[in-house]
Amino acid sequence: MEKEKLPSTNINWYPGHMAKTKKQIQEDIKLVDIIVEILDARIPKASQNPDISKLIEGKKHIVVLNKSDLAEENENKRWQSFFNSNGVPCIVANSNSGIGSKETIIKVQEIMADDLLKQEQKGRVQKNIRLMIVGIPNVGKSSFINRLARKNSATVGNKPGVTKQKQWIRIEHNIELLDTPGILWPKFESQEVALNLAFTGTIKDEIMDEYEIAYYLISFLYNNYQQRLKDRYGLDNEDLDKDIIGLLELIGKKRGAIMSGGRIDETKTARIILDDFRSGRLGRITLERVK
Ligand SMILES: Nc1nc2c(ncn2[C@@H]2O[C@H](COP(=O)(O)OP(=O)(O)O)[C@@H](O)[C@H]2O)c(=O)[nH]1
Ligand SMILES: [Mg+2]
Repeated sequence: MEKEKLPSTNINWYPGHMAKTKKQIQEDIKLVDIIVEILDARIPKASQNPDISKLIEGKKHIVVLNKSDLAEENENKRWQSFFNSNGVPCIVANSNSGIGSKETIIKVQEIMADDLLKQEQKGRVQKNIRLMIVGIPNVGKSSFINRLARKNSATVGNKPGVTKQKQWIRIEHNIELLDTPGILWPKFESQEVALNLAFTGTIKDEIMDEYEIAYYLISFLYNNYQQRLKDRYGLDNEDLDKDIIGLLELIGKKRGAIMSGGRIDETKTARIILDDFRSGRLGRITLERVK
């Protein structure tokens, strides 16, 4: 049985401060040679900024599939090949463990090698490679910056007392990293994209009702990861005959999310499910596949 298709919810969300942020990013991009765009490996499409290619025109560009520990390993590999074969070098990363930061530095050196060689041949003193991290909220930009900076966190070019000045962190003998990431805005081109952003927590739960998000997540899991659903919540085959609301009620009951009077606590049930998904307790789940 295929559970019901998603009705169309309207998500109207555009952070008011984005215009200012966009200007700032455009200024910062001028200062760097290479842009490292962080994506969420579970949603490589939905977590990519819609205007990225225009924003970074003329700059070198790498994509990092972060939170790879939360997405399926095979799918991570497929996405990596997808980006690579489209001419965008792609690194698979996990900023909790540090996987991918060294590979990123090596890739940056590799990509910039020609430019550096040309400078040398022109008899110029080699300048530092400057890079910045960009990405939509919650993809792990700050975590990734911390990983890159861990080895050598000496900031460069900062005069004491001058707060306005850009802070650069030397992460290699010839690579400097801008210490603050560029925060990009997500796209809401379809219901599916918006829901994927909601599942992963990019759209804050206050903006879309948690129970509604959990409803769609259970629906997705029912259609794509049935066994995980059964394992996590101790469901049997008969339980799966229920509709989505029925499944939510059952999960709520099993987890003790019940209000006085015996009705299930919808918000509590939703939070349990969303938390299980976001923390990886439902297993590694890739929401978007390479077509
Ligand atoms: N499982 C997992 N969690 C991560 C990873 N990178 C970041 N996080 C978590 O994701 C959340 C958002 O990370 P943060 O660096 O603040 O994202 P930012 O908003 O893009 O700067 C935090 O709770 C991080 O601990 C990762 O690779 N794997
Ligand atoms: Mg951050």
